Amino acid sequence: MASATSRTPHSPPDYIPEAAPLLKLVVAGGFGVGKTTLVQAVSEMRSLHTEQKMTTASVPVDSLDHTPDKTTTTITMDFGRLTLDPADPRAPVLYLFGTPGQTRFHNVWNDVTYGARGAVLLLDLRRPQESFEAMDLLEKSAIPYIVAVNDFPGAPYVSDTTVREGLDLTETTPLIHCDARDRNSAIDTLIRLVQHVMTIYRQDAAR
Ligand SMILES: Nc1nc2c(ncn2[C@@H]2O[C@H](COP(=O)(O)OP(=O)(O)O)[C@@H](O)[C@H]2O)c(=O)[nH]1
Ligand SMILES: [Mg+2]
Repeated sequence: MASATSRTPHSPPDYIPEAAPLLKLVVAGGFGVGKTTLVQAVSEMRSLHTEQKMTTASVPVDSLDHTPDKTTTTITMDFGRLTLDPADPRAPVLYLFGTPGQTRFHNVWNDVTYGARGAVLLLDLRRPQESFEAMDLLEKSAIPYIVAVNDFPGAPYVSDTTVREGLDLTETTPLIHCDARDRNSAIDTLIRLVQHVMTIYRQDAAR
């Protein structure tokens, strides 16, 4: 799968080989949990973000208590692309779609997640409840997902066992930690997701 050399930023192949499987993946989670940051960190092309300046109208709805520097919000989605191993023509090319975090934008959820093979559910342990709704939507859409705790400074220590119990995760749902700002950490997160998606695919194919 991905090699260390594939982590050099901005070294995608000039073209996408026909043999490469294209995988649509979703980065989901609540408001301010790091979705846009993760897509930006990994994308080998300049990622697209439909960010809007937040206005005072959003103040009662979008809490900025934990992300005081945040001045924009994703109204529809983020988009980025990552070739897992540019040297291997059969390595998957990931198309990453960040979902809008706020409940009021969930009418675009179906469009953004349509055809997705897997998802990363980002979690901020300072306010895990922000990601509950995205988790429900992933369950309803039957999209395989992993949970990635985005370790923000100041987040309380919570053991993985407690997180699993709190989210009522099945034993087979991977739970990992990441730093959405760090390219290597974000790539590791996506590799773990691709492994999970492939495991499920093989299990389904064997049935
Ligand atoms: N310290 C820290 N800040 C982060 C991390 N991930 C995101 N942020 C910051 O948290 C804020 C919200 O992130 P953003 O990606 O816009 O969240 P989104 O609403 O889920 O797209 C931004 O100011 C980011 O710079 C992280 O892992 N650590
Ligand atoms: Mg965003």
